Amino acid sequence: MSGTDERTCTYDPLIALMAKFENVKATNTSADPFEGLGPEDRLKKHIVDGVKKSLETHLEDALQTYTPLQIINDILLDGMKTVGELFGAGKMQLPFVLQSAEVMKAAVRYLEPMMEKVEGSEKGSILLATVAGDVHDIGKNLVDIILSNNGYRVENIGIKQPVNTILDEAQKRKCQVIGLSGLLVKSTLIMRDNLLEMNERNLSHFPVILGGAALTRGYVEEDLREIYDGRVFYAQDAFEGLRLMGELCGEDAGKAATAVLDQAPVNDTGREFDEEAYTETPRVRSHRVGVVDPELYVFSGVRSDVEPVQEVPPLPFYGARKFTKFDLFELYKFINPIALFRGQWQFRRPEGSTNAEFNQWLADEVEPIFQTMQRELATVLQPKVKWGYFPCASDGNDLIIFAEDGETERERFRFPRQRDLRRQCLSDFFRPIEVAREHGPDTVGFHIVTVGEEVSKLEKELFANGDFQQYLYVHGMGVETAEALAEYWHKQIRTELGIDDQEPEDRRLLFSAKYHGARYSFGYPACPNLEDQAQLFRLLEPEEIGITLSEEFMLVPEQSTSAIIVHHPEAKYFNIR
Ligand code: B1M
Repeated sequence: MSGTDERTCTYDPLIALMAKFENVKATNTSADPFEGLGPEDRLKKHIVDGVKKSLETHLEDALQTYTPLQIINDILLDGMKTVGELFGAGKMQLPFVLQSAEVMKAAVRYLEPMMEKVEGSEKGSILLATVAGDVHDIGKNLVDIILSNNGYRVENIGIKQPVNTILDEAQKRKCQVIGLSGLLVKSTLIMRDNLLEMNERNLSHFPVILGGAALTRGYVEEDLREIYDGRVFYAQDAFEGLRLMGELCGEDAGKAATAVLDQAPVNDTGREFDEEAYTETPRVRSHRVGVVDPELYVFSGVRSDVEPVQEVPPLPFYGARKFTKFDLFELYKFINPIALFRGQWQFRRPEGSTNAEFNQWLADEVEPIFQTMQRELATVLQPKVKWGYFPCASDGNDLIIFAEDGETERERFRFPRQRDLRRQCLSDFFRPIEVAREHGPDTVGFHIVTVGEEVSKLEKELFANGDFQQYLYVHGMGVETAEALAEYWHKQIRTELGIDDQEPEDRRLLFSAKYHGARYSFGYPACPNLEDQAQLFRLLEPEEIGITLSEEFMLVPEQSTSAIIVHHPEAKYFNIR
């Protein structure tokens, strides 16, 4: 590759990587990459390579021969189809797909004023919403980007949408399909209720696509299909959503109907919840996951074999404090690059390349993006922490938090207990109440961290402006800086508690919790009740640093996370089943 200017406009690191693996010489991009191509191929190249430079000139050239609608439907969408195929074949990474979508959007924006609204020019239409009580936006928005830039009309009505609004809007906006998104365990139940409501209101002619982390294919395509009078599908990602839309609205419209009959449910591996956590419903075995049997909260007298520690770390101080003066660049060092590059930005190892080659490519091509983002977000990310220490004792499955006198009950948490294995329960890591009465209480820590509201505002702007690649990058940085802050502050807490005897030399080991004690976030398996956030709020009063709790026990701003900090050396993550 030559010429840095060229590189910023037309260089696609992935294509370079693929070229390397396929033993093909990279082309000389210092020449005009569009030279010798006809108007159709030029536009397709803009889309596939994600290049905006000269787009308008090339659109004008094409307008000499084609109508704006022909350009969109026959040329640009064909380019997007190639993008989808490259992605599907593992030959294109998500950030570059988004770059192509940006070009598509820019082209459509340019052509739109020249077009009469032609009824039926869209490939199909979908009402997209995140369900009531759920604030997760990015997954749904990625689906929006992929569908709308592949010719579908997407009516994205946002997060926390009650079923009435969803159904009213779907009818009012004349959508063919309803797409529901949600990441919370509770959202899987809300989706179920929404489907029942659709039956009730005779609206089951709407096919429904469901997506989000807490769902499994089994739950959607067995359990929910059983209860919904219409057709319902699971989409693991935006591209499965695109394929389904093709089958539901396009030439393949018949396929989705038969798919209902044909598709054997497959296990959704890689999801964080355990399919074994089944609950029985009267009609069908439920594949719903992550919902803890209420029975497991009741202390049955059989405790785990976890022995409380003899010497309890003294309280560093009683109650809650705040800290806001962070060196952001110090915090960035606690970002888990794997979670950011592979998880949030979704860079995948191309088939045929080794891990070592891929890591080298990440270091060469993605690390610089990371460095740039760190600088660009230096004033946007605003880390703040509230944390505190309290005397406590366990009482069966309960954890009692005392007032400063170490005796008066202030709060009481109740945690579920494993049905089998070690029969662990989070409370077992703390001194039982009888021992506490005789020898004094145990110590527990809590923290809540945020990177503030500004990053969410910036994300909204980027999405609205069609800067899709930046949107993904900024969102990923927000998420992983919040996580890094939690990791960083947990380390601080270990120091204050004097349990920093097992700090790993290699910071990367922090990400696999290789240290003394553990932090458990409410909503995760050992303490699954999101409602417990209300108690944590009473203890820490994080409103002081601008964090509030929504009615649905979600933290606002979005990029915030909380945890209970356990000092016991045996405290590790465990699942409840
Ligand atoms: Co948290 N979090 N988190 N979190 N977080 C989840 C959602 C959780 C499932 C993790 C777990 O338990 N294993 C869990 C919820 C479980 C529950 O309900 N009890 C959870 C929890 C508990 C929490 C906190 C409450 C923890 C705490 O602090 N006590 C807290 C709450 C935050 C808040 O209230 N504001 C919290 C905090 C955080 C971070 C800030 C650290 C961070 C960012 C959160 C954010 O973005 N708002 C975070 C993260 C990163 C996650 C996980 C690990 C990843 C989410 C993500 O970014 N996904 C998540 C677990 C997981 O998903 N595996 C988890 C990437 C995103 C692009 O994917 O939205 O799934 P997704 O969309 C995909 C597909 O699902 C599909 O296509 C999309 C694109 O390919 N799809 C559709 C989605 N919708 C579709 C609709 C369609 C089709 C396809 O229709 C057509």
